[in-house]
Order: sequence, then structure tokens, then C-alpha cells
Amino acid sequence: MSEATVIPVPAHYLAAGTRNTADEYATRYAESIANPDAFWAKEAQVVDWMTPFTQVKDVSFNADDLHIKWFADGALNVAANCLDRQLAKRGDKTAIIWEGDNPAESRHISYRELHKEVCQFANVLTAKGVKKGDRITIYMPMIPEAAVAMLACTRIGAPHSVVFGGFSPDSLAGRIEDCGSTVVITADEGLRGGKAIPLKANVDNAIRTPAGAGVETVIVVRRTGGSVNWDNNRDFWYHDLMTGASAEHTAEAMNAEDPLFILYTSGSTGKPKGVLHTTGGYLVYVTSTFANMFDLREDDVFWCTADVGWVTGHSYLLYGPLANGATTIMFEGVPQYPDWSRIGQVVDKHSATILYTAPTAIRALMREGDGPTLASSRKSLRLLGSVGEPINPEAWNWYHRVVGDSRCPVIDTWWQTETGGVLITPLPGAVDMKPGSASRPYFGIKPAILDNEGVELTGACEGNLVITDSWPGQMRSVYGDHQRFVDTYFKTFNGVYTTGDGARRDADDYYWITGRVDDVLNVSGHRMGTAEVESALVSHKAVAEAAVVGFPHDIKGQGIFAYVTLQEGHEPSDELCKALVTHVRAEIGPIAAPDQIQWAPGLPKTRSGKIMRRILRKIAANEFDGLGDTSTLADPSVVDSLVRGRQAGS
Ligand code: 6R9
Repeated sequence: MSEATVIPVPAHYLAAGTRNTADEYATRYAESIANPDAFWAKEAQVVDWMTPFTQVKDVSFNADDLHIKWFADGALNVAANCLDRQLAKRGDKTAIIWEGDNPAESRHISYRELHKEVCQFANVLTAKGVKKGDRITIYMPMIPEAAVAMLACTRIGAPHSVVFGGFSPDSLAGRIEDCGSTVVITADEGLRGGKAIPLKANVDNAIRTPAGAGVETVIVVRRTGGSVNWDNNRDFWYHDLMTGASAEHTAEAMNAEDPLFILYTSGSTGKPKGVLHTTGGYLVYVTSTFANMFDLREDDVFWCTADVGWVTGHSYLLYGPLANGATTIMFEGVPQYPDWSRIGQVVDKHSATILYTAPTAIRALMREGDGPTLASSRKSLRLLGSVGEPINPEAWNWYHRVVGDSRCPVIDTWWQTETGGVLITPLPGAVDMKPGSASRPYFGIKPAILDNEGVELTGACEGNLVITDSWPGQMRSVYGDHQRFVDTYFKTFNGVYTTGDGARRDADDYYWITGRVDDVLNVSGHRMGTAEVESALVSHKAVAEAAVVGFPHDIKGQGIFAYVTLQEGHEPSDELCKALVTHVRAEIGPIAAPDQIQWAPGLPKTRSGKIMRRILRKIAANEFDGLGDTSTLADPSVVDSLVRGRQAGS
């Protein structure tokens, strides 16, 4: 099986010189584990400090005394690291290459230009009354102003909460309320695949709900010129505010442990959590990982296809690249527009040297055959990366062979919103690749595999993936609910960080992520809690009860399968099925739309009323054998009826 396949880093790649050789990786990794304080004190010099720190690490993973602090007496500013310190050497270097949805549109923005715009916008925010510590919600398309807004927030010390532009007004309102934002930055409309997305109208609708009522100021970037409703007391055009705003601005000195941003992510229960990252540790970690895992060179043109609304967009589209003085491509569009050759065309147009994308995009491209990809030369590429979900060896091999012409190493990078940056990946030049394996830990990362009782397994094994010691980029809290942070990550097993993922370790100490072990789905690399989709479904008047599980999906990795029990007086129909899908899209956003709905006269429950998801997952996957012991169910006949329904394709 694929485990036996080892693909060494190609000789031509090594010949060009790499940041880490196999020996250096081994030595530095050993040092980082033996003496984390010394390792990170040195590594933290990848960023500029306004006040040097004297303390490195102050951590306890013990749930009763949980604390996580890094570089706690140091001070720095993220925007100053991403912009000001680059000006002397790289003022005229391109910081952001913006590629529009329309292939005829693109822009190069130099470090000097970006610095100027960020300083101006920082002054604009201050003039609007924003102070250090205020939370700012950003609901933007993939346009340079999204980067300007994020960097300006970090410049004045106002934590941002970026909400993905695909989320509904209700989802947006919930996130605005949770972090108590009074300022929202948005655009008139977004543009994706030739279609306009009504961002300003969504903001208006969010503010109309009780949850969004606290918003006092909306700053709107004109992107499409589409018509929008306007409230003169509340709404301001970005370009009006920027006209005449001073480009002089001194970045705020932030304590290393001051909040940097909040990013909402789905958990296994309840509403999304506001993952809180702080300033110093996060910046050190993304700056360090970005340079090493992409084996960064000065002339690289780096392209990460993630949206800024996800953590990958924060850490590796924006902060990691800019803190390293790299050129980063920001792509407004989608891989299939105008057609499936777009990815290769963008690579060629901007001579991208590194492409970092998600398995779902790779599988979608692969389904189109080699043709669209081979329509481009892609000769500028030297390295490929994958992120967001497990990559199946078939997709890995195709990515390597077709997109990378068998020339570019592929790094499969495993991490989470919570981890801030990558924890497990093969450093190019240092670690041989195995298709489908995220492979080996980054410096300072101590993974372990526990059985369900919390006993650590040794050697080759499979179980729950945990991290036994802290790293600087780790999240510090759930915004507004620290207890939830402690309960979610530090109570399942004592004294370790529980990732929620399962993993296998092979005889070469390579890690293979097997997917979530909790009720979190991963749909096209997007996290989605089953509980969130269920509560959206039951908020529809026809629905009495719903149970949602993931099922294997060729392109998305996992699809959303919903079992729905209707209220008395409502009958199953194709129209109702469509209405429910539309309802979930409106409640949460298109990414949460169920792929399949099965009408369920009843759901399999234990006598204590717990839904047996294990059985529902099997039925959804068409695995009718081995449904396991159903004798503990309150009504075992429910299972037969669901199986019959699935076989009939209901
Ligand atoms: C960065 C990001 C985190 C979850 C994570 C895991 C899955 C991410 C992966 C991967 C296998 C990889 N995941 N990268 N699984 N191999 N290389 O995606 O963050 O949106 O928080 O999702 O995604 O299940 O727990 P986030």
C-alpha cells in the first residue's frame, strides 16, 4: 500500500540548496524538544521586537491551572513587522499581487504602497473612534483592501474578526454579537466566478437582527459599483475616508500576549467558537513556519488559494508571507472560472514559484482530466503544498505528477485554526515524502498518540492525536468563554492538547492524519459542526428532528448527509427537500448546504435518547453490513427502515 511509497526530495531540488537538510532538521528538532526555551528564544528573532522579552515560555497544560504564555514581557507590532521593517530593503518589491475574478484584472502592490495605505487606514479607524482592544469585524471579498483592513487593525491593536464572505447574515450577526464589534468593514459586493455576492446587503440584514444591533459604523469598499442601501449616519465609503487621511502613523507597541485576532471556527457542539490568538507567539510561529516549510527564497512568488476568512488565509496568505518580505498572490476568483485552466494560467501569468491549495481543489481539477492543467506551462513552480483535509494518495500523486510535472516536492501540511500555524509537515529538503502522510513534526512540536483511555501508544500505532507541549502559535482562549477552551481541549485527556483528529504513526515515525474523531465535518476543507447544521434544519417549521453526518464524497472529501424527521402534517417531497437546502444556505451559508437529505420516520436512539451517529454514518456511506450492535436501541426497527430508505435512494 501507499505507505511503502517513499518519494525522496529530488536531487535537482537539493542541489539548489535548502534551508534545512535532513541532518539539520534532525539536530534542530532534537534541540527544540530538549530545550524549548533556548530554541524559541533564538527563533523569536525572526521578528523585530520593540521591547525585547526576557521570559520565553510560561505554560501549564494542566486543566486546573491552565496557562499559556510566550515572550510575555516583550512588545512588538505585527504590521510594523509585515511592512515598516521591509521598507529599507524591499520598499519597491511587490508585496501583494492581486488577481481579479476577471482574468483581465490584476494589480501589483509594493511594500511601500501597502505600508502607506495601511497607515492611512489606521488613521481612519482611529478617527472613527476605534481604540486598542476594540474588536473589528471584517466581511470582505478577496481584494487588497481586506489585507489593508487586517493590517491596519493590527497596527492600532484592535483585534480583527474576519468572517468568511460566504456566511449568511445570521452567521455574521452571531459573530458580531459574540465579540461585541461596533465597527464592520465590508464591500458593496464580492465577485466570484462572474457572480456578484451582496456583501453590503448581508451586513444590512445582519444589523437588522437583534444580534447585529450593536453595530455603529460600517466602512464599505467599492468593488463592483453595484447599488447598495445607505444609512448616512452609519455607512461610510472607504475611499471617502481615505481621501486626505494622513500616511504618517506610528505602530502601537503591543504586549506579546495582547489579543491579535479572533477567528470563529466550528466545534462539535453548539455555536462556533471564537478562537483567540495573541500577538507575539503567533507572529513568531507563522513567520518561522512559513520560511521553513516553503523553504523560502527571496525571489519566490507565493500563491495560497485560501480565502482570508479562514486561518490559512490569515497565517499563510497574509502574515507569514509579509513578515518574511515575500510576494503573495491574492486571488479573487475560483479555479473553474472562466474555465478549469485558470489555476495554471494564474501560475504562468505571475510566475508563481509555490502553490498552496486544498485537496478538494486538487480533486476537482483532477476530475477534469490532465488537459486543462497541461494547457499551462507551470515551469515557474518549484514547490507545492496541500492543506485543510487529508489528501488521498491518488490526489497527491496527480498533484505531484501533473501540476508539478513530477519536479516539485509536495508538502502536506497538517494544522488547525487553533494551532495558528502548521504542526506537522515534511520540510522540503529535509524529509522524504510519502503520498498521503503529513509526515514529521515541525520544530518544537511534540505529537503523541493516545488510546481512548488516554494511554500513550508507542511505535507504529493508531489513535487520538494530541500535542504534549505548547508552541508559540497556539490559541490562548475561546473569546468570552475561557472555560470552554479548557473543557474542549484540555479535559478529554489530562495535561495534553487534544486536537480532535485521529492519526496513525508508521514504523518510520511518520504521521498519517485519519480525520476528525469528533462531530466536526470537513467539507471541501471547511469545518462544519453537525450540531450547527442540525439546528439550522430544525429551525424550519416542517422539521421535527434532524441528524447530520458526513459521508465520503469524491470531490469534497466529506459531504453533508441529513436525516430529517418531519412534523405531523408535513409530507416528504422534492420541493420540501429543496426548501430545506435553501433554508440551511440562508441560515448558515452555502458551504453548509446538505448534499443529501433522507426522510427518516425515526432516528436510531439509545434508550437514554442519544442518537447513534455511528449507525447513521454507516447507512449514509452505503455500508449496510456490520451496523454493529443495535440491541441497545430504543427501537431497533428504525434502522431497517433507514436502510431500506437509503437503498431505495430516498
Ligand atoms: C488549517 C485548517 C482543521 C482540521 C484539522 C483536520 C483537518 C487540516 C490537514 C487536515 C489532514 C491535513 N486538516 N489540514 N487533515 N491532513 N494536511 O484547515 O484549519 O479549518 O481549523 O481545520 O482540518 O481535521 O483538525 P481548520
